[in-house]
Amino acid sequence: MKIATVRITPIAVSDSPLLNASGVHEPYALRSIIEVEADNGLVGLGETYGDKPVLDSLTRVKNSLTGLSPFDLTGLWQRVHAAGRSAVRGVELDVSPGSQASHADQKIFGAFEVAFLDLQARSLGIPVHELLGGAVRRQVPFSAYLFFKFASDIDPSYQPDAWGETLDETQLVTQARTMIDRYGFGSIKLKAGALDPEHEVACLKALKRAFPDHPLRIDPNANWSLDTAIRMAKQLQGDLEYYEDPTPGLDGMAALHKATGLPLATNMVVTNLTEFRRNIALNGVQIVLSDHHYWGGLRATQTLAAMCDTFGLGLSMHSNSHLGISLMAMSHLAAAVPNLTYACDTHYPWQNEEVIKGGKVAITGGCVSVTDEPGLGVELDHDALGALHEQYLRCGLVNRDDATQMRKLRPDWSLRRPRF
Ligand code: GKR
Ligand code: MG
Repeated sequence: MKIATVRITPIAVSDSPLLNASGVHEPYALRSIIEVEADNGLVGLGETYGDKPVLDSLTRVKNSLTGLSPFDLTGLWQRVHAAGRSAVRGVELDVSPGSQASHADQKIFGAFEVAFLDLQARSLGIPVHELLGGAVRRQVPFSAYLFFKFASDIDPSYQPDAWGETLDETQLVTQARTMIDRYGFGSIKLKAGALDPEHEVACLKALKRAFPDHPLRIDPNANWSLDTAIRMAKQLQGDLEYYEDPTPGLDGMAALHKATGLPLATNMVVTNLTEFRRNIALNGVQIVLSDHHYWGGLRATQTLAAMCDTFGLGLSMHSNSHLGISLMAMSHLAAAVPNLTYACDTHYPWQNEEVIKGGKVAITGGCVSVTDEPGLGVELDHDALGALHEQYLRCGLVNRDDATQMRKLRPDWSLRRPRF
C-alpha cells in the first residue's frame, strides 16, 4: 500500500464569543482537514490547526508523501524535516501552544501521523486504539469546559448561539447545568483569566455549591501574577482537582507550588521534553496536559504518558476548538493510555458544525465511546467539508487573533500579561 494523493482542506467553523486571557474567540475557528489516500482507495483522516503558517507547512509537505508507505512514520519524519521549519513562523498565541513556531515539526508530523495511523488501522481492519496497543477503557471521560462569554448578538458576525451571556455566577451555573444535563459530564473546567480574579473565584465557588461532587479546575492561562495566584489559592484551597496555569513561567509555577502545595497543571509551560526535564528539576507542575496536535502525534503522546508515569506526574488532556476527527483521535489515544486518569478537556460542545458523516459525535454520560470500527471510526462528509471550506473562503480569517477581535468589541481593551 502506497500513498497516492494527499488533500489538505482549510475550513472555518462557527464559534461563540468565548473569553480568555488573550481576548475573545472570533466568529470562526480555523481547522485543516487532512485526507491521505492510498493506491488501494483507502483514506486516512486527520485534523489540526487551520492558521496560515500551519496550512502552508502542511501544503509544503504533502506532495513529498506520495509513494510513501503509510506505515513508514520514519519516512514521514524525514519529509517533515526536509520541508524545513521556517515556513511555520507566524502568529503566536500563547494560550494556544499549537501556534508556537518551536512546535512546528511536531505539529506537522502529528497532523499527518494521525491520518497515517487511521490509514494503517483501516488497512488492517482494526481500530486505532488497538494499533496503539489496546484500549484500557472504551468510554473516555471528558470534562464540561465552561467559558465566560458575551452573548452572540454582541456583533452580527457571530452566528446566534443559544448559550447567551455568561458573566456572573448565576449565568455560569446555568451554563454548567445545561452542559451537564446535555452531555452528562462528571467534572468541570472553568476558563478564567478574563474577568477580575476575585469574581472568577466567586464564580468557581458558586459552581462548587451547585455541583459539590464534580471535581473542579480553573485555568487563567497565566494571566495572574504570582502574588494574585497565591492570594486566589488561599481562597480556593480544597475546591480544586487541580490549578491549571494560573501564573506565567515554570519558575512562577514552581514558586506557587512551593507556597501553596496545591496540585498544579499545565498546557503552557511543559509543552516539550526539554521543558519536561526542567519541570522535574523544579517540581513546577504535577499534572501535564497532553495534546497530540503539538506533542507530535498519538505515539509521541504515549511516550509523554510513559514519562509522566516514570516521574510520578499526573496526565490530563488539553483542547483547542476542534471537530470530530480530532475528538476521535483524542479518544482513541486516551483509550489506550492507562495513566490518563483525569477527564480530558474538549471544546466540542461549543461547535455546532461537523465534517463527518452522521454529524456530531455523541458524548453520553460525559464520555466518548471508542468502538471496534476500523481506524478512527469516522468518515468524511464531502458536502459538509465543501460547505465549511466555502465558509473559510468567505470569512476572510487566516490566523487566530483573539486580541484583535476583543479590540473590535471593546476598543479600549489592550493585551497585558499577566493582567491581574
Ligand atoms: O479556546 O480560549 C480558548 C482556550 O483558552 C485555549 O486557547 C487554550 O489553549 O483550552 C486551552 C487551555 O487549556 O489553555
Ligand atoms: Mg489550559
